[in-house]
Amino acid sequence: MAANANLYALLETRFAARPTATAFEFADASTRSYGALGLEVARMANALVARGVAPGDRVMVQVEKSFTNVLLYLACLKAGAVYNPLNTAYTAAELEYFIGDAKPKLLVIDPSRATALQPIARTAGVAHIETMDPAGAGSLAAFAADQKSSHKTAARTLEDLAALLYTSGTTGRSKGAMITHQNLSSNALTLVDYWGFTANDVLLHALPVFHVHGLFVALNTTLLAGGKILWQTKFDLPTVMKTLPQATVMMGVPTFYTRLLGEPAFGRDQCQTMRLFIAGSAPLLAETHTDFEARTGMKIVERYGMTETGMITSNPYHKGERVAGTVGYALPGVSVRIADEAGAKLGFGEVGVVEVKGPNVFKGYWNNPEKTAQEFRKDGYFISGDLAMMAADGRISIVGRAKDLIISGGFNVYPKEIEDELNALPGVAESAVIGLPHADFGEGVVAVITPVAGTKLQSEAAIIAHLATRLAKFKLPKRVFEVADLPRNAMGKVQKAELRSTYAKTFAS
Ligand code: MLC
Ligand code: AMP
Repeated sequence: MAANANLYALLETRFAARPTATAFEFADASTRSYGALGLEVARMANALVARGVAPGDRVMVQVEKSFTNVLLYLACLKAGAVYNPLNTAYTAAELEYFIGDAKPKLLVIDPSRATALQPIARTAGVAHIETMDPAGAGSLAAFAADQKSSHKTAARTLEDLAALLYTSGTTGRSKGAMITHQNLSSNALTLVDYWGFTANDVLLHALPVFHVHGLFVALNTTLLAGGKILWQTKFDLPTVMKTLPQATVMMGVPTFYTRLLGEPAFGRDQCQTMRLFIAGSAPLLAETHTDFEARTGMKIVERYGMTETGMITSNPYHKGERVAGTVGYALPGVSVRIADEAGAKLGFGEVGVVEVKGPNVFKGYWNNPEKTAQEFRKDGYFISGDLAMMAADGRISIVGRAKDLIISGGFNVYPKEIEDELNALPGVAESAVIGLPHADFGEGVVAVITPVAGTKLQSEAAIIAHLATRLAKFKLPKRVFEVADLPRNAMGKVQKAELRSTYAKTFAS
């Protein structure tokens, strides 16, 4: 019989090898050993089963970052369920769509939202709603506490789903990326090896756990290696400064690094025990890389990835140069080519779209075979939508995006979604949403709108306030400019590049 391909089956063999080692350390200095972690995950898995969650069922989770939520993630793996986390910034309107699309068996939600979501959940056929507050307490934790601490890990194949992660798209609504046990385990095993993770590692964890970076890249690698996780509920600069001297590794979006550099007291003192700083999810400016090295003596390892693919490339850890402004080489086992619009491979130094194939690449979009077919080539390569070039030695530099996407502080914002909301406002004829250079977030969201002839538009503040009832806060335009007409080319297409140039200095400090 084939071995169980469940990622948790792999993790629990590692947990069993070091039961007394510390897996998590919290802000109040309390800890959880690997042995205790395994027992709590088993209780949570039994709670899921008792709530009728069967292998393959989705468990949708929109809660603040807590250790109980990590237990829930691991318990979903263990029980064979599909973990479906959502950004806590999503509004009720956004949630309604996700619930209807994923049709979860169980919805785990902050208590403040439970009542409002009940009718929506009932209509979508959700069997149970459980609560989890920012401290991790609530109906789910209480129910799990009464369960047995042994649970047989569900048998899963490589192709079975482990998680469903929504990513927005250029054409409108979000799509659920179906991520398998093989996707997660292959990527985690590769990264442990590539980045030299061991049981001696201590990871400072300040990222959210509803996206790939904080959830899979940070947690799976450290837990597989048997290291310790210094658990922080969010990126708070003073706390990070205080905790860094106990850590060996930190993973962050570029905003983490620019904020550290903005702190005059940050330098070599905080980095005595550090062996590795990793950046990703958005471009790390070459200037940030070099300033960081000048300040700390350490070169950040920039890597590149996506929800649909996990990690694709990384600058070297062991051997070779970490070059500012590049994302390094394809990870072992991952095939990357730079292709033209038809999918033909381009030569070294030519700019094209990154295409990816390997055990890390997701299974397709949930309930959306048409979209899945559009995003894959016939030979199995996934089309990333990122523009890049490859040097003769295989080193890759991301140079832009073929997709209309803004990345703000590591969160993706698709202009089309914001433009649709703006266009629905009374008096708005049309709109264009662009990303502009922003010192803190990398890119800041800005909207340019035109009024219907003869109409007076609402104030900028009123427009933003209205959008806030519909869209997650990180998607909101930080500025809204009114113009008579949007610039267009001969084909009638709005010239976003021209708008970006006109408003380039919007966030200049
Ligand atoms: C918060 N705000 C943002 C924002 N984050 N606005 C734009 N972009 C963002 N990223 C807004 C809030 O709504 C709030 O608005 C104000 O800023 C302050 O909120 P906050 O919660 O105090 O912000 P802060 O804690 O400073 O958060 C900033 C941040 C956070 C950079 C620490 O956004 C973050 O942790 N980002 C990480 C994102 C991430 O994990 N990405 C990985 C995706 S996976 P107001 O109006 O209330 O003041 C992926 C694949 C891969 O991309 O390769 O990894
Ligand atoms: P997401 O859909 O949230 O997983 O975001 C994935 C996108 O983030 C990629 O398609 C890239 O556009 C971007 N990205 C991730 N890492 C990097 C990086 N190191 N440099 C530039 N862009 C990146």
